[in-house]
Amino acid sequence: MIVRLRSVELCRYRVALLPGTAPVAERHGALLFWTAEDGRRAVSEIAPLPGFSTEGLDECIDACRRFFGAGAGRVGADLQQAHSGAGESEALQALPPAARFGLEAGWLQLLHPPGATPRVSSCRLLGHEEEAIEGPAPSCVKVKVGRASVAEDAERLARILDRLPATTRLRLDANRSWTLEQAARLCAGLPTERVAFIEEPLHPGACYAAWSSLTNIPFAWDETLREQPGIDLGTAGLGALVLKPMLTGLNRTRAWRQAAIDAGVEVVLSAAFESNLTLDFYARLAASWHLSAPPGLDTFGAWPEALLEPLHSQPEHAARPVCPRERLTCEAPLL
Ligand code: OSB
Ligand code: MG
Repeated sequence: MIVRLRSVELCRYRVALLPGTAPVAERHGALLFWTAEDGRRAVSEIAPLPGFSTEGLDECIDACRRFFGAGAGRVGADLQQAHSGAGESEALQALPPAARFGLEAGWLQLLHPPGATPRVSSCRLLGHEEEAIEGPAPSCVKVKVGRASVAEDAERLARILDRLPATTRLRLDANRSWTLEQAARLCAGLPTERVAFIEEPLHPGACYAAWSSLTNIPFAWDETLREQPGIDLGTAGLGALVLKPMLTGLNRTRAWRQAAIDAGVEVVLSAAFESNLTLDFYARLAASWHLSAPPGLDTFGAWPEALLEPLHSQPEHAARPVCPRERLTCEAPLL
């Protein structure tokens, strides 16, 4: 089946996030509105996250304009080649990750028009200062750690665990805050069976070879995968890869998923504070990729509104006002 592109329109959004719930106060992004010659439509998003992405939104949009300058035929051929696993063209490789994500996600949805969005049971996200969990106990809770002292984190984790049933498992994310010694000290005070993994415990560039001799709690890689894509997935103690398509690109995320499966490591699909549209896309992806670990899509707690339609995949976040297309800032079309 061949998809021929008719037009790709681009509109920007700017949304003030709820205070203290995300690494940025305001989220900036762009929505791409795709129309094929046969009338099919899709919407995709470009939203690099400052502090985690190396590129900015303007840079992504400029790069997309250059990419589309080659014409609908060339763009379609490059995206189809990458989608089919035949490799990325030089032009596609040159795009920053969030731009690649927006193009690849749009193309995928034109090729395979999405069916109903399934419900997902996301891992509940708790920020550095948070410990209260309202409502029924979730089966998975991700706690940000590493900003306070090891002793203070240990006390907060003990209180959090105390209030949760023994069936709830924690993920801790230290965002590369600790030395091996500090990590070992924190792990020593934790009930091993209640912690699924610790994400990015060690300082940037640290060696993980000694990890499994210090604790039975597995570690997970997130930032490290983007900085050292050649790193050894056979490293002892590696329990999971945390994959963020907006920071990696969609086709490269798909390749990481396969590499994780081959290495016997769990895959956690995780969001970077994108809009409801991309969170629902991730929910469909998690289902079609048969991911069994709860995905990290609880980031919508930071959003005061949804774009274009309500969030379908997480009913607990569905009751938000909806911002219609008329309130976005539309620019010259990409195509
Ligand atoms: O450190 O994992 C992170 C979101 C944006 C940027 C970085 C991170 C995150 C998340 C997403 O934590 C939520 C999750 O993974 O459960
Ligand atoms: Mg992380």
